Amino acid sequence: MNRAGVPSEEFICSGHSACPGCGALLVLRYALKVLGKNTIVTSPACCFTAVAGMFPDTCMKVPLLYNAFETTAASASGIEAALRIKGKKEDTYVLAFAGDGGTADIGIQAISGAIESGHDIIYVCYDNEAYMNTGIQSSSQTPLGATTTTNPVGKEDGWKVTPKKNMMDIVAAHNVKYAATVNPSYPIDFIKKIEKTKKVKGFSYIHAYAFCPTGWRYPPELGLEIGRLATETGIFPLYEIDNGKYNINYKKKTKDVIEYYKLQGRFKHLSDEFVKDVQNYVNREWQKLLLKEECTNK
Ligand SMILES: Cc1ncc(C[n+]2csc(CCOP(=O)(O)OP(=O)(O)O)c2C)c(N)n1
Ligand code: SF4
Repeated sequence: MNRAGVPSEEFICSGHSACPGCGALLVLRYALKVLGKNTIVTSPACCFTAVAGMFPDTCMKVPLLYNAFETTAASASGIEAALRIKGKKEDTYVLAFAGDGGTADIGIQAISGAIESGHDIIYVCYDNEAYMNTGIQSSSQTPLGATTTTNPVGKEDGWKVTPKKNMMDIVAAHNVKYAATVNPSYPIDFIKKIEKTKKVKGFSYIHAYAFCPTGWRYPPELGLEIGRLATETGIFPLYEIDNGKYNINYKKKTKDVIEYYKLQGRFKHLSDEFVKDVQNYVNREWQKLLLKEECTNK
């Protein structure tokens, strides 16, 4: 454990080929630091398996089952059931690790089934807000106004004009046991939440912010700052849903979305008017979140 309270043991080796400053790799690194060596990871086609875990090589010191794109939660359910039958579930964590495309788009029905069936899985969606390893195509997690290769600038409505699908609301509607958002720019909060998932008997869902210099077009050294701005602007609030109760973990929403947008090439083309609309949207979502916290804690 270092002085900041982050476990010092590493389960990611050097020699992976993630881009410098990759947030997704940091998400996995922190998650494994907390879960430890008795963890089995399953992951689909995505940046992570492309750069860090592609069969037969892996940069992790724990086992990896490489699954088909839409099957992460189903594969994790199978691993969990097998461990249970063998009497080994008590001392092993099953970590399902997938990108936003593999989670919120193609993999969503497997998640729905796994929550409903009560599988004891820790599901981490690392959200880099596009299909990155296949060339930065838009996903349902691509934020308002962002350009991607499928939403290029130049056309009428040539950028993302629908807000992100809210995965936390979707898992909450399944009465998931525990769900939380995490951001690698806030490592202590991150670690506390993964610690909590270890005690949950059933499905835990973690929606992890994963900054991506390549897809978002900013210099790699700005990742942690961009991550902090995402939370300080309310664009990526930190909160948890613990057996139905909402708890906001960071309430200092002090900055305007322009502070976050102006650092990234994917937002460079936007008009002041569009950014104002985004600001109004973020403010409304923040108010809704405050109300959910108030109502569920009465
Ligand atoms: C059924 C199926 N459809 C499409 C693909 C091609 N494919 C592989 S990875 C990927 C994108 C993954 O995006 P995401 O889950 O967001 O992860 P990221 O690449 O951003 O890490 C796609 C479309 C596939 N492997 N299988
Ligand atoms: S494209 Fe983005 S998510 Fe993929 S390895 Fe590079 S920085 Fe990481």
